[in-house]
Amino acid sequence: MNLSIILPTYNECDAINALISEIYEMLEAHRFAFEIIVVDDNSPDGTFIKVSEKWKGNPRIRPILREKEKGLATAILHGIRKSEGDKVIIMDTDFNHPPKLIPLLVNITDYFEIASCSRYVIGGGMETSRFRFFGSKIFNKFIHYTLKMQTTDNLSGYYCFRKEVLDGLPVERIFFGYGDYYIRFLYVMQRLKHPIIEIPVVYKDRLGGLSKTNLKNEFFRYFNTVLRIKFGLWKLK
Ligand SMILES: Nc1nc2c(ncn2[C@@H]2O[C@H](COP(=O)(O)OP(=O)(O)O)[C@@H](O)[C@H]2O)c(=O)[nH]1
Ligand SMILES: [Mg+2]
Repeated sequence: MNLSIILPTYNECDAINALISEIYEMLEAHRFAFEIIVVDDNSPDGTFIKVSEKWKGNPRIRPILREKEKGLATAILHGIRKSEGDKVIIMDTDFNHPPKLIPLLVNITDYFEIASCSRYVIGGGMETSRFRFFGSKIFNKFIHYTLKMQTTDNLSGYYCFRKEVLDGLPVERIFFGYGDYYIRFLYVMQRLKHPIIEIPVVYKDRLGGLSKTNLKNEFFRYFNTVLRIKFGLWKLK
């Protein structure tokens, strides 16, 4: 298997099947070996049932229901563990992250171990919220100066990597919490000197449903994450 696309969902019934269809048609046209794994945390809106019914009998679409555990980062880790691809793509399931970048992400990870989409390189941006665009930009500068990270968008969450980069790592130490996991992921990858390329992304409006990001809570969580890394209160091992 070449590629596993992992789609974490919580109340995404409006967009998820349209997103899967778009990805499916795009990759199938290229005769690419892929699977799409949906990790749903028992969404009250019935996301899991909608996906299961629509794609029943299609072995490429693998819906997974987590009945007890909740949380974005552990859902992603769960998907990674269940995946069979050599490469993995993680993305939002609401069309914030445009699926048309998938072929580029897959191709470019032949040359770089990790390809991370960035709103802050030339050609990147955000059609959704100017407040979030500039707030995130300033926070990324803070990350850059505090942790000496070279990546310009450490809160992206749209990326592709060769699964082997996680071999032998205590991945539970990275994949917990919410978007803060991505700061830890990129920090570890940069410290381990894995080649990372950033490619421009323009975030689109979400299709239906509501954002799960509570900006105030996440700001404090991300701030705390950066300081913990900086002062050695969080270590990989
Ligand atoms: N499985 C799972 N997915 C989640 C959880 N929280 C958020 N997500 C998914 O993570 C992605 C990012 O969340 P989203 O609401 O789009 O955040 P935003 O893009 O920052 O507004 C979406 O695909 C959500 O459905 C969770 O607790 N469990
Ligand atoms: Mg989103």
